[in-house]
Amino acid sequence: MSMRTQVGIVGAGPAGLVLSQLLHLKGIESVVLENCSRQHVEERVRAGVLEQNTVDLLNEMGLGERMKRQGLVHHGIELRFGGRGHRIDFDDLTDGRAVTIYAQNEVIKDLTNARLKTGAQIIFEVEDVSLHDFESPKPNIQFRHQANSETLQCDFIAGCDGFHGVCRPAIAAALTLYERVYPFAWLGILANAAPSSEELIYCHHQRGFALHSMRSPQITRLYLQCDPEENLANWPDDEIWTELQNRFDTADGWKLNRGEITQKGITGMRSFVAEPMQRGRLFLAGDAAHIVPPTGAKGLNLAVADVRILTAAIVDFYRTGRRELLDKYSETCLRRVWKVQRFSWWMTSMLHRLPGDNPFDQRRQLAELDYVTSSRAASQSLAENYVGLPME
Ligand code: RFL
Ligand code: PHB
Repeated sequence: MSMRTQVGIVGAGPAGLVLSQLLHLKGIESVVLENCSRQHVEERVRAGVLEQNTVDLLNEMGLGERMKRQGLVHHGIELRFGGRGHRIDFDDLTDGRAVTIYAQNEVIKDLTNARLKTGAQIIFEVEDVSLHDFESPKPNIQFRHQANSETLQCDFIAGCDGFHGVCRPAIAAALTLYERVYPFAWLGILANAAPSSEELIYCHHQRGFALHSMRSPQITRLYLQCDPEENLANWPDDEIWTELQNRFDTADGWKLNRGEITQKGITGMRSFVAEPMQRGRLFLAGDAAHIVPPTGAKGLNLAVADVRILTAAIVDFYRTGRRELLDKYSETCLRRVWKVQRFSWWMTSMLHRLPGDNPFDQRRQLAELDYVTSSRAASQSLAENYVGLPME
């Protein structure tokens, strides 16, 4: 069986779905191929922080209705170290920009509903996806669906299939890879407990980093720095709560609200960039091309930034026949990607307990945190990166 569309998109994560919807708003057709089920994609617990650019875009796309009702707008974050909290005030430091706490899987539900409402094709549970002829003007994607072999003919392929997808490996020989794997991970939990603070808390502690985040006024999301090889079985619920409380302790007796833990997971940490993010008519976007450690809350936002750039380039091609923006896609994206890599690496290395427990590193981290929270210039640098650098 053979089908045709203008843009064949592999992956129904934030990158693939935002791209598909943006193209649709410009009158360009796409088909999205996803190897998981719709339910799995909509329930996967992941990111939580949307930067101002992402929120503005979702609103402009007409997708902001539920986000406006259920999202939590945050005008600052707390950095906690030495047993004391220090607030970074985004309102003051970024001229009123903010972030919104709205779970990635909720964004995915809103996008999927919007796409399907327009009659768009998102084909879930595809298997054996392979890319062909993308160095010619007539690329195609082959896959199996419900035991049928299918071919999707298209003008362009967007590789939005995340870090473990098939699109980046399809051009592996042409790529230069930059990578740093960190010697620590995050143990994350979701709990039926009211957040213990109105804002996110990034906590530096001798025992390791901890993060207090949330999903709603009833649900807390918490993370603990742990060993990448850590076995979840070694972490009964009580021990997680005790360890979190120890790390978040303050001199004035701050108490963490507890509740039933409904989800637990361990996430490895890496910085990764594949360059260039394109080959012929194949364009990589989001985690397929780059990974940031989650400390800066940037992965989803960077995926969205990529597909905005890709949409502008594809729209320009169909309107004018020119390839300039397409040819510059990778270069344009990478300018932002590397700034976000720098920020995410910096937040990570400032806040985590580093291997070897070198006392020099600990004192240096505390001095850096002291500087960041006491110098307006340094706080402003953190704030403008956290709420999101302006789109070029
Ligand atoms: P995704 O979301 O991984 O989507 C890729 C999709 O492609 C599908 N796929 C395939 N489909 C067809 N054929 C194949 N062969 C395929 N292989 C894979 C997958 O099933 C999937 O549906 O990539 P995308 O769209 O680039 O989006 C990236 C973001 O999901 C990611 O960067 C963020 O989740 C990272 N992240 C965070 N980002 C933020 O901006 N703010 C945060 O607060 C934040 N917190 C986080 C995070 C990631 C975390 N984990 C679990 C890695 C917190 C955590 C714990
Ligand atoms: C989250 O709420 O999942 C979250 C928040 C901030 C981060 C990473 C993850 O930096």
